[in-house]
Amino acid sequence: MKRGIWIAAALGIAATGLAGCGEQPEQAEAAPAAAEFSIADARLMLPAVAGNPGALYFEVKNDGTKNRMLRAVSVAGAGSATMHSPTMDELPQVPVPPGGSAKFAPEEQHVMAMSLADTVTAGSQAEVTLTFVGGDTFKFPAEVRAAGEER
Ligand SMILES: [Cu+2]
Repeated sequence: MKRGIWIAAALGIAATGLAGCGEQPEQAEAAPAAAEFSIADARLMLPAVAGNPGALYFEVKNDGTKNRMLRAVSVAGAGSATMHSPTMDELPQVPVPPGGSAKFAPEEQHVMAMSLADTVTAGSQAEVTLTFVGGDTFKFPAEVRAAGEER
């Protein structure tokens, strides 16, 4: 992935749980405010030793006008994911101010992805979901890289 390329996309509407077979969920949910985010440099570093956590790095920019507070990150194929400070303390929330961004990077705050499935392999993409305070979610793909590749 080229550095510094921002990928803009509209805010996804939070899915309201799993739709059961034959059940048609109501379509009339009001869309959330048209907040938008951009993502740059999203990559998931696989662990050198299988079973260890992977590390997710990206930068999320708030293109909207509302203050946003990131409260959870999830990674498809990971059992769980946690935002960490540079010293590995769990971060319950990370602010993303309007016009500003939050960066997750090596030796800085980062996301650890635990219990990665065998299906998460180098060269593939893993879908990342950001959840903000208030319930809005935003999804983007992260490039999966082998341990030892450029972080
Ligand atoms: Cu960590």
